[in-house]
Amino acid sequence: MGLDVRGLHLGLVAYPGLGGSGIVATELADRLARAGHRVYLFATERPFRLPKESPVAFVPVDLPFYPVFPGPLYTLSLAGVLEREAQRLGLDLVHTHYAIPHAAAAYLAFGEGFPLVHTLHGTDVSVLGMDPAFHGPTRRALMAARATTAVSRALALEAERAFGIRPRVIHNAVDPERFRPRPERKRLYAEEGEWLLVHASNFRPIKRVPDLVRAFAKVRRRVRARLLLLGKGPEEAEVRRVAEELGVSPYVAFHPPTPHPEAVLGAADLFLLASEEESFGQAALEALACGVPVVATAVGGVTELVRPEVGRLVELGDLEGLAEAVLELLYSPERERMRRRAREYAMAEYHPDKITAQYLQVYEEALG
Ligand code: GMT
Repeated sequence: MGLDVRGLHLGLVAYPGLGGSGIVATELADRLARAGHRVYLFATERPFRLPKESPVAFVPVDLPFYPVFPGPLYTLSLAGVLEREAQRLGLDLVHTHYAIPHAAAAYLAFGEGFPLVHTLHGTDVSVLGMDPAFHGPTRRALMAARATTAVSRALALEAERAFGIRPRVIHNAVDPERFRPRPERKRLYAEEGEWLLVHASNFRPIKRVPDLVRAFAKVRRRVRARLLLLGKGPEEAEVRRVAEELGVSPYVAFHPPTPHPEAVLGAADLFLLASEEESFGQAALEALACGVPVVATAVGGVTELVRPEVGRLVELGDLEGLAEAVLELLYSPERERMRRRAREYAMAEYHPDKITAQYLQVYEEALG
C-alpha cells in the first residue's frame, strides 16, 4: 500500500522573479496548499505570481551583507534558513526548483539523511550546470537527492549527459480556468482587421526576440498585423532598434510584465517563440491553453510541446520559415479547429491535477 501523502509539510524553494522556473514552483506550491498540504515557499522575495489569497506561507531568505564578504552569500543564507526552518516547521520534504544553487544549498543544509527532491528547469543544466565553477557541487547534490525531475525529455537527456543522473520527466502544468480564450480583449491590443501576434519572455539573448521582429517585418509586408511583446529584459533596447531599422516600430508594442499574462495571451491570434534554447516553453503552453496556436523554433523541449496539430516548428534562425509558418496558420482553413485543439490538448496533457499527482507520487517515493 502507498504512503499516505495527505497533509504533508513541504518546503519549496524558488526564484521569485519573472523566470519560468519560479512560476512553475509558485503555482505548484499554491495547488499543493489548496489540496490540504502545509506549504512553505522559500525565496528572496514574495514570488511575483503567488496570489495574495494563497494559503502558501512565504518564508523570506534574507541576504545579510558583511563588509568582509565580497557580496551576498545566497547559497549559504538559503542553506541556513532551510536547516533552521525545516526543524521549526516540521518539514517532511524539501523540493527545490532550478538546481543552481538550490540543490547544493539544500544538500549543505541537510546532507543525505533528509528527503530532498530537485526539479531541473533548463539553463541550470545546459549553461550553469556545465560551468566548471558550479558543476561539481551541483552534481554531488543531485546524486545525493532522493529524486530529481526534469521538465521535458530533452532536458532529462541533457541532465543524464551532464550529471550522470536519470531524472524523471514531469512536464509543466497550466491552469485552464485561468488561461482561456479571451477574444473580446483583442481590440485592446490591435486595430480592427489586424492580426495579433504575441510573444512573452524575459528578453534575454537566448530568447532571440530580435529574430521575431525580423520575421514579423516579413509578415507585415504581406498582411496587417501587430506584434505584442510581453515582458522585459536585457534585449529590449536591441529589439526597439531592430524594429526601428526595419520600419515596423509602429506595429511592435511592448507590454510590461504582469502577474496576469492570461489577459494578453488569451487575446492573441498566434504565439511566437524564436529561442535558441528552451527546455520546455511555459509561455507557449499558456498560450495553447488559451486556444492560441504556436509558431516556435524546434529546440529542446519545445519539440515535445508543439505538436503539428497545435502549431508549427521551424529551424532556429530560419526567419523566412518563421514568417511563412505564421502566414500559413493565420490563413489556414483549419484555423478555428486548431485553436480548439490547442486548448483541448493543453487541458488533457498538462492539466494541473495530472501534474500535481505526478509530483505527489515522487514525494511519496522520496518519503518511502
Ligand atoms: O533555465 C532558464 O533559462 C531559466 C528558467 C526560468 O526560470 O525561466 O527557464 C526554464 O524553465 C522554464 C520552466 O520550466 C521553461 O519553460 C523554460 O523553457 C526554461 N528555459 C530555458 O530552457 C532557456
